[in-house]
Amino acid sequence: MRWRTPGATLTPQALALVFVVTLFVSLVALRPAKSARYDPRSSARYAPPTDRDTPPDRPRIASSVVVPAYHERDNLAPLVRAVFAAVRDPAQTEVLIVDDNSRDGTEQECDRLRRDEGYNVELLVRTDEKGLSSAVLRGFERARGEKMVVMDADLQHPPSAVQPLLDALTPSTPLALGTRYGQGVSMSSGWPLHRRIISWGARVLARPLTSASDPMTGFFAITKEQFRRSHPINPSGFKIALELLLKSPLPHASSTLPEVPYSFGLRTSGSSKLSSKVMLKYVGQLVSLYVWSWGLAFHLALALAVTVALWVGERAWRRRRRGLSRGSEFPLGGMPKDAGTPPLSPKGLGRSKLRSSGGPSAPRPRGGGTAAGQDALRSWTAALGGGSGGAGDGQVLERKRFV
Ligand SMILES: Nc1nc2c(ncn2[C@@H]2O[C@H](COP(=O)(O)OP(=O)(O)OP(=O)(O)O)[C@@H](O)[C@H]2O)c(=O)[nH]1
Ligand SMILES: [Mg+2]
Repeated sequence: MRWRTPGATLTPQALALVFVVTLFVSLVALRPAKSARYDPRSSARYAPPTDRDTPPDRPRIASSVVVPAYHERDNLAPLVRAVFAAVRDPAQTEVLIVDDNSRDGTEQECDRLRRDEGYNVELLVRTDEKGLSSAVLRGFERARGEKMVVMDADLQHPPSAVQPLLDALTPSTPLALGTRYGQGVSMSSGWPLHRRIISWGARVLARPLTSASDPMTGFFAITKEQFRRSHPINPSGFKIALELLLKSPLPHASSTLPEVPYSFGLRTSGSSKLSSKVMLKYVGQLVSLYVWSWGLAFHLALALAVTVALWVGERAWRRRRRGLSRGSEFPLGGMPKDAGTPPLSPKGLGRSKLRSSGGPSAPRPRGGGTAAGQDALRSWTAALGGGSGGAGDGQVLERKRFV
């Protein structure tokens, strides 16, 4: 006896077609858009950082702390004080705030910190563009320091880890990441569960691209030279460290990636800019990074994944239908194998159809359930008597469930 379920199955030819079409769509739709990329070496949108960009009144210094900021006025004074208290050589350090025209008093606050408190604070207010990653890129261009650290304005990144990050930069290790997942550090216990889950999910999705323990971090350091070496970067999005990690090739084969563990704090003032739109953008950014890193292999993997998912889904769906069909018509456990189980009433059996091996062309009994039920009853009776029309004699049972 063999069960047949209705509807066409996905044939190998159909699956091959799905594979080819998905591959084609992926190749066409997921091409990296050249116009949207920022090239640190030849950007037309930003002047590349050359010596001409560092006029005599803005001499080079050892290090710059680049702080993207949007509506962060109240966080700026504590941040600036803590950073300058933490670095070894405050005279050779600047804090460069890159603000996207917050108009919340950020400019006055920076003036005050410079004038009244004597800190080396630079402010860049952008009026023509927005976004965290592009703010960081803009900051890199303006920074006077040979070494640059990026950190949030909201004090979630501990200023005490700025110097260790700067120290981690050497000619053979020109990029260093802060990590929230190192030994001896912790996330603030007040960090909400959903944020932990999002952070975990984002890391898992990026895992095939990098072995860094926290590629999503917004706290990292890079030398100016290394930044200039980078391939074109996606300036939109939140995860600039991941971009640089993949696109700025390390200078020596022996180069390693230093990681500086830090405990992630809680925002005490201002509000988060991490919206669902930002998260969606992350997925887009990730896809373009996969395309960039894996090339054709990514498109092939995607097409294969879609094909396999379809095949598995179709099988699961058919199995479920079959189960439903069996369950509704033989609620006591499937087809009667022997004389012990009477069939459902002819009326009930009218909802299913029992055919002889004459196949689909066999005439359909008209007149509702009763005729079909009579048919079924006859077959069952034949099965009882062991006659040639019995279910065990090569008879194909085709069942349809009419709902
Ligand atoms: N210039 C600029 N800075 C931004 C922009 N979006 C976010 N920032 C800054 O980037 C840093 C990180 O943003 P947050 O909102 O703190 O993101 P988050 O740390 O992932 O989220 P929370 O944990 O909720 O704080 C903060 O200093 C923000 O002010 C932007 O569009 N432009
Ligand atoms: Mg934050």
